[in-house]
Amino acid sequence: MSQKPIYVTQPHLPPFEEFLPYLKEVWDSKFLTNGGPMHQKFERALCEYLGVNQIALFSNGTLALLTALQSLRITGEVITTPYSFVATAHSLLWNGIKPVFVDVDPVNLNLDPSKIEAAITPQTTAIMPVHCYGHPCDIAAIERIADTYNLKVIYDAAHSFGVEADGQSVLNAGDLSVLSFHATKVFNTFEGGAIVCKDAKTKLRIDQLKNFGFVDEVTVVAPGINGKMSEFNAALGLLQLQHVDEALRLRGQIDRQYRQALADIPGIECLPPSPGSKHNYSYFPILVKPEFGGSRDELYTALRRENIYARRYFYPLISSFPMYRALPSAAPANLPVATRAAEQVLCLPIYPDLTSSQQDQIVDVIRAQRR
Ligand code: T4K
Repeated sequence: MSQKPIYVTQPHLPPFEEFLPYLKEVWDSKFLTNGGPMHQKFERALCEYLGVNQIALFSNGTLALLTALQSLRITGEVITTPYSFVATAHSLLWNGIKPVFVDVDPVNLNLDPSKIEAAITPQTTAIMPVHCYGHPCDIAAIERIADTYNLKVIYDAAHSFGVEADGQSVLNAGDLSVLSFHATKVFNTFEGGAIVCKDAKTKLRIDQLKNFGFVDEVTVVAPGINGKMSEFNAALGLLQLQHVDEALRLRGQIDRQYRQALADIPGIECLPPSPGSKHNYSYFPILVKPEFGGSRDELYTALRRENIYARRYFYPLISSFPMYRALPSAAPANLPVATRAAEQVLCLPIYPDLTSSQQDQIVDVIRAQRR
């Protein structure tokens, strides 16, 4: 058994001392939240790093999703994927919107554009796709459908920090994109999130909505929420931004080593890298196929016995949770590809500090389970 647990992910933190000057600046300014100097600096730095026009910071990705929908006044039905973290669909329910689940593409496990049109009704107002594991959706196909039916597109880009498709940030696709900076993400501010938008007017509305709906000291225009990022988290973000390129480089190495080491194990399939995209290697999903001889869950358990905590992201499907499963679109017969993926996918540990020998150990356990 391995000595220390190997988790599916682990935050990559710079030396503690590097944080002290940032912390001192916060202390000295006495601005702790509500859009202080760190917050403003971090927004500007992120826009530059990510190649986007406008960004509004949040205390987490879920509140950012919730607010994104409100900022575009989305109502009625929204087409989305069942193959994601539960926060995607929860943001719809919290806004009184009905999620309509559409199946995913068998290759990249993102919302399948060829199935979207059949799910559109007179109540449909938007599409909420997820760039799952940071693999870009078919942005052009989704845009064509949205244009034809006059729908908004809000990307859940929680996994997509730094991802590019066809030479530009995927965060520029659609009307809005939502990021998560949670501790488990490639780029983290402990907790945090953001909405990427195209113009200052939209950002202003988002900023009002995340601050209770205040427009000025005495005017409230909407039942907004408190979604503000604190100065502490913004300071962390500014520090982490100095190190993110190195973290992405190390993740890329781990991804390559897995692909090589797993290539000759029958029944283990790696998700192919998306052509023409710059990836962030945020997750390392494998599909455990029948040829492997044992099930995905047996492999998951065997790894746990060795103190290796791979995760079944995303099992169970969102559509199978009690608050969703009565929806007609949640029927497994409507979602065969997602249903199979939820039974076959296992996300292997990937994070910058994972060593080559730990990776060998993980692959050895997988190889030993093959029957
Ligand atoms: N949309 C999508 C598509 C998402 O994936 C997410 C979040 C959201 C929206 C919502 O964004 P946020 O509101 O979270 O910003 C984790 C995360 O909590 C969640 O952020 C993430 N997606 C989801 C995919 O994974 P859990 O319940 O699996 O996390 P947990 O606590 O089991 O952590 C996994 C492993 O990471 C642990 O075994 C150990 C390690 N870990 C974790 C934490 C928190 C650490 O080493 N250090 C840590 O601080 O949900």
